Amino acid sequence: PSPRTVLLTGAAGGLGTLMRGLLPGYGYDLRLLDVRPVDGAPDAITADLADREALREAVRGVDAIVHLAGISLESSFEKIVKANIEGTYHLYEAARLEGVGRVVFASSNHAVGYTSRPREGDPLIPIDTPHRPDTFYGLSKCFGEDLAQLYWDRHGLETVSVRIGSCLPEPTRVRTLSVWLSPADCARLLHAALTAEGVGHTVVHGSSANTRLWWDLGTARALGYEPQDDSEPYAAKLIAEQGEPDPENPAHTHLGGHFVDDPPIWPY
Ligand code: NAI
Ligand code: 15L
Repeated sequence: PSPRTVLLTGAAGGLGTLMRGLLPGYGYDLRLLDVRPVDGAPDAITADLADREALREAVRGVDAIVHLAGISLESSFEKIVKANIEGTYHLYEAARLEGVGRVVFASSNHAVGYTSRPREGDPLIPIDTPHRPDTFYGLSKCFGEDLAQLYWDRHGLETVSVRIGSCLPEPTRVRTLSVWLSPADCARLLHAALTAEGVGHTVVHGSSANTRLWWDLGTARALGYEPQDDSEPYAAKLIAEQGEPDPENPAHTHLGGHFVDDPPIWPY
């Protein structure tokens, strides 16, 4: 497919802001949506993922959706359910009812955050590693991936679920060296996910070609993604400032990093 008009949800967020700068360079005509106003974009749709009517209207006539909106860190179970679980369901229903053919879903490494990180000599983590969410947030990404699978199997609505590592202009932590996705590579990956033929529901890892990479990029490359960046040039400075990861520290033993060790926000 060669989608032109693409709805970008979460357009006011960190990743949304980076991608609305880069995706038009691939020829996309973006329609923007967020619950907050989007800086410098007076035409953006201001709507909550809870608003089914607004979502129907927002997706009408688009060729594809890049779904970034939602809570992007751990929060209370109730808030995660509303924004990420119910909200993603409402968006898929709108897409189904309006006949949109493809979604690119911003999943996260935190869907598998309790997976042990590979040590030297270990194989890279495969994409079919079992779900091991490290938070309610990660659990909502597991749900999103399964929802995408259901909508493919039952309705023929295609999705690429991208388990994003950390998409930032530069790596900020020693852990980020392994999971970094440069903004330019993120745009490359989204473009591949929007245009590859016959994706059904495909799950991919989202990171750059990092020297210290933890996971396998095979399914992403199979879509045509060719990462151009590597975090290694940032390694010496970050390690000098923060030290080598301490293997005794739980924040360094799992893919999810500090998420596995943060005080959880349990409902009591
Ligand atoms: P962000 O928190 O900066 O942006 C999320 C945006 O979604 C915000 O602008 C917010 O207003 C909007 N939003 C939240 N609830 C909403 C609702 N109910 N209705 C409509 N809009 C709503 O997060 P960021 O970093 O831009 O991440 C974007 C997506 O990518 C998120 O789904 C996040 O979970 C995922 N992701 C991001 C990673 C990263 O490195 N930035 C890593 C892994 C996943
Ligand atoms: C995520 O899923 C978050 O949305 C993002 O803010 C980062 O914390 C990232 O994971 C990460 O693991 O570094």
